[in-house]
Amino acid sequence: LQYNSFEDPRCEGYLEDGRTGMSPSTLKRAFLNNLFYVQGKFKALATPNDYYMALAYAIRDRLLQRWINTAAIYTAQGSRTVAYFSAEFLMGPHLGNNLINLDIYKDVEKGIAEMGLNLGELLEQEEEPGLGNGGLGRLAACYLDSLATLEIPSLGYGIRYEFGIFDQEIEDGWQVEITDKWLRFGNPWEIARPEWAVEVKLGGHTDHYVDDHGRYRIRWVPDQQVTGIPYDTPILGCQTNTANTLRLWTAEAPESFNFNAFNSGDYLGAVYEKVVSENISKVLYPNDDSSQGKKLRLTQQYFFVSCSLQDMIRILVGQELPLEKFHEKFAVQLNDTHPAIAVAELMRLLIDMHHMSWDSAWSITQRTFAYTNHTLLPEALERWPVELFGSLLPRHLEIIYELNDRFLDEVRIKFPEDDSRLSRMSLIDESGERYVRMAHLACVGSHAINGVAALHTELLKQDVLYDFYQMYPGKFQNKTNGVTPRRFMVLSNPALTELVTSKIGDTWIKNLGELQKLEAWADNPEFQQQWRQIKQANKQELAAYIQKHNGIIVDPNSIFDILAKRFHEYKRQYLDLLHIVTLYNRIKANPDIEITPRTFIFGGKAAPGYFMAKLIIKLINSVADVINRDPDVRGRLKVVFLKNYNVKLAQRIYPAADLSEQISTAGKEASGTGNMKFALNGALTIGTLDGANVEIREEVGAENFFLFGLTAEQVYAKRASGYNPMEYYNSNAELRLALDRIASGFFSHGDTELFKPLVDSLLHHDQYFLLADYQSYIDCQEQVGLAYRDQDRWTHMSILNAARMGKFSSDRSIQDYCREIWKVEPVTITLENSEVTDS
Ligand code: NBG
Repeated sequence: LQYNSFEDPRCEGYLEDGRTGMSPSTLKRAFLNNLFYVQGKFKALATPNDYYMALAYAIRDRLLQRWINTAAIYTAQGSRTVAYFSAEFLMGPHLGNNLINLDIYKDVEKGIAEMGLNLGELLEQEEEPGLGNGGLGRLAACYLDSLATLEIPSLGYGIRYEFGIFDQEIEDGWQVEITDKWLRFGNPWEIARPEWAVEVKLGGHTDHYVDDHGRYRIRWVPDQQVTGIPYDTPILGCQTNTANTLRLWTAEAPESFNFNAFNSGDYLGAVYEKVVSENISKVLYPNDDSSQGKKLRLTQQYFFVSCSLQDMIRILVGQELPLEKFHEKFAVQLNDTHPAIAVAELMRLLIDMHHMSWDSAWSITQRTFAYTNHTLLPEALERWPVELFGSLLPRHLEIIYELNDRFLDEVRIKFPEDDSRLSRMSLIDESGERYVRMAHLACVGSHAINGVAALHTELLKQDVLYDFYQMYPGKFQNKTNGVTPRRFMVLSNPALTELVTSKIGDTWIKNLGELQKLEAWADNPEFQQQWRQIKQANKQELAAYIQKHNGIIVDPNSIFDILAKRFHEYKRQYLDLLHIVTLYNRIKANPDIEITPRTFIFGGKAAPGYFMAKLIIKLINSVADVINRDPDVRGRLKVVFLKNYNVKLAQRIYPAADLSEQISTAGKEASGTGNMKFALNGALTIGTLDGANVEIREEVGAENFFLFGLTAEQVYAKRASGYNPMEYYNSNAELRLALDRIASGFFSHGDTELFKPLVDSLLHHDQYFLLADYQSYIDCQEQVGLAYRDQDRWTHMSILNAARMGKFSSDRSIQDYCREIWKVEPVTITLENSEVTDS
């Protein structure tokens, strides 16, 4: 159906105001209607989930008008559109965010209260769509928020995993993974669009043949086919009418699945095939920053990319645009290499399906894609064994070989007689078993390549993508990450939002640079007092949560020293632990020692197969058990591990933090985004010169940042000259005592084997230079403790940290992408019809 075939796409006059109006009374009526007509419940039988659903549907109704108008206007205007391709979107709960962006949070809170209910409790009911592992997926979600807020026509394309990131339980101190059945109670935020289903081929072989016109052609003869069904979720901008779309694909067996098996009477075999098809979108791979080369993972990547590109061609054709204009209609961003197969898939679609010449197809492809790299870790760089790749995507492998031949010719011309360069840059790694290198495919197929923080981009140019930088210096750009202040301040820290707004107005919500005006208040005693009171109240709330979930009583007057992120050796949770054990040892040795009381709070998941990361979680819990029970340290140290760190929990944590731990080995963390969210909420950072910490420190001022540790350059130099961690162990008594305590079984009921792998890995390898940075970290923490004792000084620093976070809004990041990579302009969405019908 074409919108312009209707006189009024919103069918105005037919829609009741009670379903869409924003007044408190219509909202209330809609809520009660939904409870009755959608949930089929009345008050006596209604569960909290029924109330949540009734409210969610009432709010969804209020998004629809914006959503439909947005689609209608983009269609009518044929707007240039950003397609953000990402295997992960870590959206977090929708309801609260939509209330904020619609600017009706307070009204709804009041209306719900008048009905004797509590909005906070209803919000708690929402199962968050955890369709991502960590920073990469959450960045995609922040970017969708900013794209909509900035009124940029855009689509997020990804996978609707039936099971998102696992739920983490802690049993006897160990992480246990539970499947995340997030769709259990239904998902009110999505609308299935089976009418836009697409077919995706897999496996088989290729046929080379001559067509009726005597032209040489290639045909892919797959041995499996799956159907992709799109599910759309509206993404509302803040205080704007724009509602963009997140389109996630579910895999289903085609209607007439495996007719061969049917014909041969193998009915059960055919049904089995159906199950295999549906497995494709079953579960998110729970690895952050590492790649395992599993066939199902490649299938997932190809599946969503093929669905999305076919969908985009459908949109293009629907707008009567020729395929030659694909790159004018769409700018595609590849979020890491997970969707990099799109380069070969677009070539295949243009050449095989739409009979375009190689050269035209290649020119369109390169002008369409841009690639964001998110990691410097070698184990995270995706490569697929050629044989596996060819068995799943035989045609794509041919295309990649052809691309590679042409590409290597280009390299030869630019760098004659340089065979080692050719083998380094080849799309195929032939040093041993042969692999397809996805980062190389992404670099060759894109017109822009970016890192996610200034330091990261520099290191990409110097190291990981050095050859590509020499080959195509003009493709490289930096786009420092950002976070959305809507979710991570307005929604999660309402008290601070109100205080800030009372002083500088509310324009900072869409223009975070305005926070700078707070600097004028940084030394105002009354303002400082209010700032502190809010932090204190937020800490009390987190303390109540801790008491409820961990049974531990913590002191809101102590420093809330928080490390919350995925568990990985390079992120060095273990270094934080060495500090804790050091403080503990000091108190045990000298019970009267003065130590600023601290509560150490950890949160984060470990990849299920990552032994060391899981052992560190166990060690944290073991140390917590001993310290929290030891009367000698009472009132001074507490250690808490909060289970199941996710977006919901993050929203509770950031507002309550005094100290943000950003302590990765320099040169390892591409950017970090938690670092920005903590600082925005007034936490001070203790950190290394890594990722975006460098820029955060530049913005807030060196005097407002606790810096320690080696620089990336020093780390490289040390590694090159032969690093020996044992030297540090031998020469540092406190370090030795801390490690010996862990090794001695002190924290493991006398078991000296349990933590041996952790201690040994530090003493003999210490890949991430914990021992090299230990003393610097301990000294810096001492400064933190002293600074906290001067509350006026601390508050001054805290205010300045928040006030200087303007650069780290995802709005700024998105504006940079729009201007420097995507070349796309905002499109204003009105709620009147006139614009919709003019086409
Ligand atoms: C992560 C980096 C983080 C960065 C996010 C978002 C991957 C592969 N990379 O440092 O480790 O903040 O991406 O860019 O998950």
